Amino acid sequence: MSILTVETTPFDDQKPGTSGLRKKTKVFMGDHYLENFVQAIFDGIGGVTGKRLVVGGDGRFYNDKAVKIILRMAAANGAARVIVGQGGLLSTPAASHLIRLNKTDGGIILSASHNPGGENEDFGIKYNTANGGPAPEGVTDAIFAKTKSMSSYKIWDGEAPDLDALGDSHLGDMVVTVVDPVSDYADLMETLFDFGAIRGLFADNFTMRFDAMCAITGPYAIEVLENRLGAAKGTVVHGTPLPDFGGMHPDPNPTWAHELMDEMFSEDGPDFGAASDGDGDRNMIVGHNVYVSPSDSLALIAAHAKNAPGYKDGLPGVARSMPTSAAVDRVARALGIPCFETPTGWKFFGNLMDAGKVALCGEESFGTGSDHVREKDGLWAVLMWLNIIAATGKGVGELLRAHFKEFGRNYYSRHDYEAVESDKAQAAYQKLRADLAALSGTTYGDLNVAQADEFGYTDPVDGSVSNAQGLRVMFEGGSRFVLRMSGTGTSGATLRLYLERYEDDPDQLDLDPQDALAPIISAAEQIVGFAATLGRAKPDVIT
Ligand code: G16
Repeated sequence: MSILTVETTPFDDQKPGTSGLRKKTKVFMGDHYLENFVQAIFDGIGGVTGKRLVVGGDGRFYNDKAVKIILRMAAANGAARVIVGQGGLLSTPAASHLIRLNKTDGGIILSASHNPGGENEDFGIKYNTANGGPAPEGVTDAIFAKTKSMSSYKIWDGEAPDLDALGDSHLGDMVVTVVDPVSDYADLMETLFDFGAIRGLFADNFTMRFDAMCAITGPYAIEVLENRLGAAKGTVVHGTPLPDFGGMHPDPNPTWAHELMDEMFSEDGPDFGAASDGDGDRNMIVGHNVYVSPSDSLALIAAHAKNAPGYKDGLPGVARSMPTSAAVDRVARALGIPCFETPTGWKFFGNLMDAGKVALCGEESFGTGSDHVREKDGLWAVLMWLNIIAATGKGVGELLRAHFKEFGRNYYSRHDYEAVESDKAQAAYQKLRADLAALSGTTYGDLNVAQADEFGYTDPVDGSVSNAQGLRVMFEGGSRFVLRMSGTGTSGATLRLYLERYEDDPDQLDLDPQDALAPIISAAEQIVGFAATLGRAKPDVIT
């Protein structure tokens, strides 16, 4: 056996997006496409000679083959050891944990997250650094630069080891260690939450439905919820990861997790419901007859985190992405802790967590997590809610109502226009961008524009600057809308319109969010003109 050096030519479309490189699966399966990008990762991080890595993915179509290609390339590039989840499987938070636990030099995670999987659907790959978090922009820029001049890659000329057999084997000089993907992660959860109290909850006939959407969280949720916490068998539904997610779109929001929503809003629905996404880092929280928006979930967790043993000493600070509602800001003010506002993308939280400035982070895109790993963590958020319910004795609806009464309510919604032709999406975006300077002082119904700008961020830890991170139109009184182009889609362009309005009138805390936000939706339409520019009468997805 030997090292093969394969001649190749660069691809011009390998720029990582919000979270790594995501394309149609067949693009990755094309000659040299995956290999070029993997070699660019290795070269972009200064080579992997003598390094230790974690590799795994969410089990979607092509996961197994891609893991084996990466192992053969790591061996050919001189890596010392690669830790792989059994069967090539690892949830994104579990991969982050393994990197940190084993102090490896980084890891490669295969997933297109919440995007559908299958031969005709989506695939993705991203690199995480030694802190367990998604590579920051400086690293992804270096990787992208390498993709542009790729002329050859190295691959081991021999079969990768059997990924189903636990333990060590060799690929050339490199050690391949196949580990149980679940147990280390489940052990970590036991250190953070009051498993005794949650066990008591389930022993007391508390009912729950966790929809794993035929994706990676199934085995994790079954082990933690059913085996370790005593939730009834069958609590976890769609619990077997399938290469095409059983045809489900594993995006935990009310639109795509509609089976769960129907169950939770039925007469005999369970007390508590949750769903996770393709790679296990997103979460949706639902009570019986009550949906919790991700921004409210973040705020409520911030207010109650002290109930969980891992957070009993309080939070040093919190962070949210810019488009996420300011509900958590109000909690932070009440707690007397800082709240940081970052661009969209979990990678922007890493420095803040590493520096000990924040321990809780969240995004409107169904992501919540803490400094226990450096990724958002779907099951972690579910356990945090269970811990809070067990500690307070209050249900989801009761907790939420009390929260709004204390802090007021940031009505919030996101309207997505998906798979729009790129030039039309650009036209709508650039029109607003050009109009920003003239918007201050203009009026739409009862709304006066106080400020309109393009968000930019200077990292308070390393001073790095990230410009052009979304357009904000802010009205007097705290309402606003934000327009962004998604960085995770694979077909055309997706425009995201984020809408927010603050309300503290006790009689106005129980409105339908779309009704509460109607004046802002109307102002956004007048200012941007979605119907005319995009030719779409309404958004495709509303969360
Ligand atoms: C990724 C990022 C998140 C981001 C989300 C949506 O999540 O990790 O930080 O909020 O994409 O990004 P965009 O609005 O650009 O589509 P995931 O779960 O897809 O990895």
